[in-house]
Amino acid sequence: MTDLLDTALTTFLLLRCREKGDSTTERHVVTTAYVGLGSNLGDRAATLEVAQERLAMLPGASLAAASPIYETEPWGDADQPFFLNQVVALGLAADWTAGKLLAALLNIETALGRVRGERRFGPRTLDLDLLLFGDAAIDEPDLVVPHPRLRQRAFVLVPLADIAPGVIIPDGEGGSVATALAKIPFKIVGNTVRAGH
Ligand code: GSY
Repeated sequence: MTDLLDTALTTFLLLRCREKGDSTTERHVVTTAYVGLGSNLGDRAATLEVAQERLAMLPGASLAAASPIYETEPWGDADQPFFLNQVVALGLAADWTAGKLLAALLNIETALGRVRGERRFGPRTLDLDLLLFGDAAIDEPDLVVPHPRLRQRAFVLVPLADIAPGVIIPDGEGGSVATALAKIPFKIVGNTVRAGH
């Protein structure tokens, strides 16, 4: 089953590379990366849609899956509007590294109006978090993968579990995304995710 899915994903990505006019048409997917999208300022839904388009248009990258969009209770700093959150899977060709992807995410955030303010966990037009980069475990001053707060955040784990429940989180703790989600308290009412029981 996994082989069938891999073949289907590779075929899909080759077709998308051709559609985009990537110079190398035979670009095989070697890594699947998961990116969290969040917005709680401005036209949140439009921002997520454009961000997703920009991600899909990165050279040698294709959108392999997208979760539903959830309205989510703010985490870290309660005094701000609710977010819209989503997670997407990107199939990436061999020339992508986690560092290169992080730089591309920062560029898209800036292009779509993100201004870095004083409040670390405060409101933002767009946040693109690199959650997982294949089975890479990276701990560098400016790049930590898997995302260091992934396991604490229902607004990430709920949409991630929609598209990748069985993916193993390659940190010291291990276990799948679905297992990590089962360990934290959260509530879903309609499409709204709240922290706690
Ligand atoms: O790190 C993502 C930005 N962010 C969010 C978010 O995207 N959603 C929710 N619900 N709370 C958040 N707090 C921060 S910081």
